[in-house]
Parts: sequence; C-alpha cells; structure tokens
Amino acid sequence: MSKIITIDPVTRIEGHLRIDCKINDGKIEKAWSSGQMFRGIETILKGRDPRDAWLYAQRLCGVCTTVHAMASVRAVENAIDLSIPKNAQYIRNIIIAAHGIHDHIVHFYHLSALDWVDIVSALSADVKKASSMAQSLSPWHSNGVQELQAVQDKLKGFVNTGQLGIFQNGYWGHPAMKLSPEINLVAAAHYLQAFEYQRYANQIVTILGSKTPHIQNLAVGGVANPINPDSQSALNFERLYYIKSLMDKVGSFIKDVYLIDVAAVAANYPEWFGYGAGVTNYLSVPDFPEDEKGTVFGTEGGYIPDGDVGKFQPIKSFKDDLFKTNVQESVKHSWYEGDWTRHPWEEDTDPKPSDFNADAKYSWVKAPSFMGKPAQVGPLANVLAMYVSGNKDVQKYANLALEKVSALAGIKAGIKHLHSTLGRHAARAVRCAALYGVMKRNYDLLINNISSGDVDTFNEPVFPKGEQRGFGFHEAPRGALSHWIVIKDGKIKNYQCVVPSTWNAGPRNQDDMPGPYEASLVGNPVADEKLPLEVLRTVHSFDPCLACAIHVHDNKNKDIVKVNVL
Ligand code: NFE
Ligand code: MG
Repeated sequence: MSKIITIDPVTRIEGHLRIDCKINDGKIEKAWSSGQMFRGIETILKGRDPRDAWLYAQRLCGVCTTVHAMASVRAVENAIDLSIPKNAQYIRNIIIAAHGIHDHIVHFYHLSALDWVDIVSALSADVKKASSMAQSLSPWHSNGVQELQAVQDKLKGFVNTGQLGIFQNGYWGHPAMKLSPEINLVAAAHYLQAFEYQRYANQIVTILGSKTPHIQNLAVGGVANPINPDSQSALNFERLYYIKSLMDKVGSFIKDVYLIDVAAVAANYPEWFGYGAGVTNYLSVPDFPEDEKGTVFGTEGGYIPDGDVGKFQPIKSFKDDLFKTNVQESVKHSWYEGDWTRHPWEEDTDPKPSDFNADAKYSWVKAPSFMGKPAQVGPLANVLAMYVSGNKDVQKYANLALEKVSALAGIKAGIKHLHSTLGRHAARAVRCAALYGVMKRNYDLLINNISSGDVDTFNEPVFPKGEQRGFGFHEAPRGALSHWIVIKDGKIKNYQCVVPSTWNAGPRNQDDMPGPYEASLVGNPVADEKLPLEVLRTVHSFDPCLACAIHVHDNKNKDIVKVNVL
C-alpha cells in the first residue's frame, strides 16, 4: 500500500524546504520539492542604479554570500561591455575559491556527514584501532591516539550530561547507519576540526573582502582594494603572505582529511552509488577568468545532456550564446501569477500564494530549464564538465578518490558511479581540491602582476542612454548561478536571478517533468517511514539553499519588524 510522507522543514540546510514522498513497498515512487519561504530581492532592484545592484543582490543569501555579488557585477559589466583590470579578476578569483572551499567543507562535515556517521556509536570505538586505521589512510597530523581520545572523552561528556548539544536529534542507531565505531570516531574528530579549517578559508574572504558574510570590496568595473606594496593601510605583501599561510593550512585539510573521509564513508555505503541520479542533464559554467574580458578561464563549464559526456557542449565566454539563449523559467507549478515559460529578461515576479496542490502549484521556487529540459547543477555537473574538458587537477583528484573507494570497498568505482547521491559528495570533495589549486594559481598571478608594477583595480563604468541587456554567470558552490539585467537610461528596468537551488529544488516544469531533487528521490529505499534518513541523504547531497532559490519580494511593503533608532 502506498503512503505519502511529508518532511517539513528539512533541517541542516539553509531555508525552508518541504519534501513529500509517495512510498510504496519501502521505496519512493514519486516526490515533490517545495520551497516554503517567501522573501525578496529581484523586485526591489527595479529603478535602482545598476552600480548598487550587487550590494542588494548579495543579500539573497547569507550562506553563499559572495556569489550574488559576483554574478551581479558581471551582469552589469556584460550589459555595458566593460572589461575589468587583471588584478580585479585575480582578487575576485581568490575570494571565490576561498569561499567555495569554506562552503564545501561546511557542507560535507556540518550539514551532511551526520546522515552517514553515527556520533553515539563513536563512544564505543577502540581508540588505538581508530587511530591506526586513520593513519593507514592519511598522513594527517591530528589522527593520533591522544587527539582521538580527547574527542571521545568530549563526546562522553556530552552524553553523560544528557545534552548532546550540536549532536542532538540525530538518527543515532538507525538501521541504515553502517560505519564501524572506529570510523565514526575519526569522522567525529574531523567534524570538530573542520570548524577550524573552514574558518581559515573564510579569513581569506574577510581579508580581501573586508568582511564576511557579505563582502564589501566589489565595484562594477573591478574591486575597491587599493594595492600599495609600501603601505600598511593598503593591500601589501605582508597581507598577501598571510593569505598564503592560510591557503596552505586549508590545502592540507582538503587533501589529507576531506578527500579521504569522503572516500572512506562512500566505501562503506557502496549501494548509495546506485541511488539518487535523478536528472542527468548537467549544466555548469566556466569560472576564474584570467583576462580582462572573461574569455580565458581557470575552470571549465558547459552542458551535458542525458548523462552522456560525449555530448558535452562547452560554454566559452562571458558572452556565450549557448548560455545566453537557452535558459528559461516556468511558473506552471509555482506560486506566481499566470502559467508561462520565459527567458529571464522577459520574466516578472508576481507572487500569488495558494495551498500546496501537488497537481497544480506547490512551491515558491520557479522551475528553470536549459534547452527546454530540467538540468542538475552543482559540483557534480562542474566536475563532469572539467573532467571531460581535460582539466588535469580534476582528473587527478577524481581518479584518486575513485581508486580509494575501489580499494576500500572492493569494487571497481568509475565515472559512471558519480551519477548518484554519493557521487555528488565525491564530486564536491574533488572540486574543493581543484579550487585549492585555482586559488594558489590566482595568488601567484596576483603577486607577479603587482611585482611587474601593475596596481590597477578599477575601470569606470559608463551607462549610455537607451536599453542594454546583460547576464552574468558564476559557478557558485551549489552550481551554475546567473543574474539577468535590463538597464534603461542608466536605471534597472528588470532583474532576475536564476540560482543553483532554483535549478535543483525546482518543482515540475512546463511539461510536468520533475526537478532534480524530485527525480533523484525516486527509487530510494526508506527503511522506516517515521525516521526517513534515506530521504535526507539524497536531498542533503545537493546542499539545498532555499533563500537563494526564492528571492521574491513583498510588494505590499508591509512592516515586518520596526527598529527604533536613537
Ligand atoms: Ni544560498 Fe546559493 C550557492 C547561490 S544556492 S547558497 O551556492 O547562488 O542556490
Ligand atoms: Mg529568480
């Protein structure tokens, strides 16, 4: 007999996501993904100065804080055909890489590892055995008996007080949990260490961006970082060398801890390479531009239809026609006026809330499509594009991760295994390692360029009379992000954001084809309907962010909160 279960809200994500699953005979037969929160940015940008757009757009989200700022300045620069100085590209690129690394580490350890790791089981681990197992897998300096004993003692302290703190309400002891107590202990130790290492990555963002969340150093036309090697109050070599020390620390954590842990967890759940593929049309965009106009990139992107890397179509520049002409959004199943499918420049954002109706409208998220079909975005899409484009770092780390999984699990894991729930985790770790290489490369480019005497960071934008249309894309941590702008006489006429979680969390589209979350859940097992851990495994593997996905605005201007100012 079939039964519908509702998980609302899904936790360990950003925002308010509801997932409904129709379960039959212990397996998911159909699923619905619904964004339950209503907030807004796109509408308030109308009529404003395009040079200010990035400051507002960045407030779409506090998780992927930098990414909407980047996509926004790129959209405006694209509309008025403005190139930016090399130093500005390099500084933006270091920020993008550091932010992406921070985000990927936080996602694996703090937002999803506990779907696979049983913290309570770590209490019964043999610490010596755990330490020698960890040391056989990695040269990491903090896998010693003393470190692991301290973690076990800390966990025991939590349990003895009856307060699990950050580990409260997990699925401890669930039948789908399969790691040994020793692996659980090592993973718990790395969970705690990851707090520290994600912070080092974020410090890089803060030094260059002035603050995080929400950097302050961008400008349409470049960046606002003054470069002066002789000044204590500008970006100088002392600051840059400090950034280098932070990069090195983070680099060892990614290679010696994150990549190894993902392989070790995956090797113990090989059946999860068989679940969660869902939509296998993959979209990603190139990023880390190295020239002033955005035609040479550090990472590749493009479109892969039907999971067939042989059909890869690259996206080649910030002006790319393939990307420019093939993005659309539908509101057939979303709580907006009408039933249309449009290119972002032609869209509007006119909210019309109603009840959840699985056969009609059931989400605040619009349904994007590429070439008329839903597409999956994210590190997996990006890694597949980079792999097939011949990116050496990505090939190296992907092969390394797959070899580790194969050796530990006694299977022959290959690229085809990546079309899965676990594949998304593996791809994120691989991308994270590649981002470290890109960050180092842009650091070297910046140092060399400054050393050659170039300290330019900004080209003044000029807005001609009449109408200009632009788009800016960015490969954000959760995938392909694009902002679309129409400027009229120097003011914003229309502004639309098509973001990674809109692609992945979207409802059924104009042809009733399910979005990536919805499709990926079909066929997943659910051992216990009251404790649907397996649903979380697949949904978390996308790293949902609903604030990003839904960014409409209450156009009645109702007061939500009043602040008294002195
Ligand atoms: Ni709010 Fe976001 C990323 C963007 S997800 S986290 O990455 O853009 O849609
Ligand atoms: Mg939008």
